[in-house]
Amino acid sequence: MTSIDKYKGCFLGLAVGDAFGAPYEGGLLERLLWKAIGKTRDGKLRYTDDTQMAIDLAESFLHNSAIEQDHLAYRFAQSYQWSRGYGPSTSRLLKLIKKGKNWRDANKKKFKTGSFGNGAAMRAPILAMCFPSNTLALLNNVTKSAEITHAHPLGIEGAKLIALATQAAFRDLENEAILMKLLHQCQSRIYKNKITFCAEALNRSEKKIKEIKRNLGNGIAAPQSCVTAIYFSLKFRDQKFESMLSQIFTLGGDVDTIASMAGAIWGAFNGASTLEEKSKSLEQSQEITWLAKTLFLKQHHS
Ligand code: 8NA
Ligand code: MG
Ligand code: MG
Ligand code: MG
Repeated sequence: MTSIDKYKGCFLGLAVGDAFGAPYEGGLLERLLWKAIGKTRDGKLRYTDDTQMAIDLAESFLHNSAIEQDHLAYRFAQSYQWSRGYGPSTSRLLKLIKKGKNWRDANKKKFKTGSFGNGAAMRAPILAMCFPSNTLALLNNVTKSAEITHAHPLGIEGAKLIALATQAAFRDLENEAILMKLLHQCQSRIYKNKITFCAEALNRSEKKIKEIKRNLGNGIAAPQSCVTAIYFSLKFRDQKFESMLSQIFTLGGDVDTIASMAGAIWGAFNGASTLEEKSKSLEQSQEITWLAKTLFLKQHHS
């Protein structure tokens, strides 16, 4: 059964995974840059684009009691700061919106087919908190949120899988039932194959991290990272958050985002208690906890 504690766990898991994963992301240059800008003046760990866009989504939903695309696009653009490490084309898009361009026109400039980066998936756990009981509404609103920045079918599909996995974690479904649900949702062969590999990897004995990386991916494209995050969250659901993180750190590539998505699902299973201690070193952790609590009360008031 879902609870305030699970909501807090989900949001804190997303932010803690992101902030603790950020120093391990990308190549040498990115890591050196993050060393220089990865802390606030008062020594707290900074989060990246993943958490910022999740906060924007939560705040926009609480303001409108719905996903209003124009409001959400404006919100993303207002919060944009280069130093949060946004994906390259998302940066360009948000700067255009900030200058007053309509998000639909700006988005077409990004990629004609829409982006398949993992940017819509990394905020999808928040939608599972906004639409906890109605799966159709959840999926429709995942699409609405994704269309602003990641309209490519593979970007949207990855976001749907992360949202559904989070919803299932709130409900404490068994891994097998979760993977069946995800498989049922898959439209494309690439995700189908990856979910199938994930099920096999979870059932068989220990898989080497290299094998996970080769089969599921560790990149910034949604098909190269969403199922990877789902795999880790299901594998470690009954183990320590730190054990999951330390495995994800060794993956390389888009570590912050994989840790963020896996962290959100892990937190939706396990709640906030072990994450609260870790989140003390994180910027804005009280605001994040407040947002999670407010989302819960809004959806479960009666
Ligand atoms: P995005 O929308 O810019 O997409 C990421 C990248 O995927 C693009 O820059 C393209 O290279 C490629 N791509 C996406 N769609 C298409 C397409 N239709 N055709 C051709 N190429 C395409 O970024 P995002 O908002 O999805 O964010 C992705 C990641 O970037 C996040 O994980 C975020 O944390 C950030 N980031 C990652 C790294 C890294 O892994 N080294 C470094 C800095 C920032
Ligand atoms: Mg990031
Ligand atoms: Mg604020
Ligand atoms: Mg990332």
